[in-house]
Amino acid sequence: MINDKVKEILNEQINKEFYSAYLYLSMGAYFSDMGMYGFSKWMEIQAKEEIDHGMILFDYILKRKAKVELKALNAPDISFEGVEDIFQKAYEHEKTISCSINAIASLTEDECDLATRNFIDWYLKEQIEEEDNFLRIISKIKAFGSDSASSYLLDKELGQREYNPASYE
Ligand code: OFO
Repeated sequence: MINDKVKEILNEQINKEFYSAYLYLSMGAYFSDMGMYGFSKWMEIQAKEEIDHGMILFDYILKRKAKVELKALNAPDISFEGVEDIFQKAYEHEKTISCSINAIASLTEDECDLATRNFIDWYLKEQIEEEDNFLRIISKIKAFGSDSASSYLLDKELGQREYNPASYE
């Protein structure tokens, strides 16, 4: 059994994960509009992974016999200023997600809910990967520039990404 405070923060996190999916879909649509289909595919896969993150929380709440309470999603940004702006915004977003995962870890310790504290370790590790993925792309953009030749090559590279469903196990 998880208490109301833990249930509430986990439900909020489901909303944040689904909002992340919305945001990355919005970024993917922007790239697609620009004819940058590799970037677009990368963002769509990122969005699918965010839905997986939300569903792992969803399944956990149900398994602990608590109530899933889905909340309304905010609309994501739809206007961006090019490739670097998008990846910078995505990285900033991931940092806010890392803060909210840290807040869940702290709360579960305060509430002596060590099972949920253990569960949330997966997200703490995942956030290291998530921040690193975006930072690496930003580093490449900074190193090689965002002119059309460099963007073309990066678009080809990012278009190779394959979707692997995020798994808690
Ligand atoms: Fe992008 O991260 Fe989910 O948790």
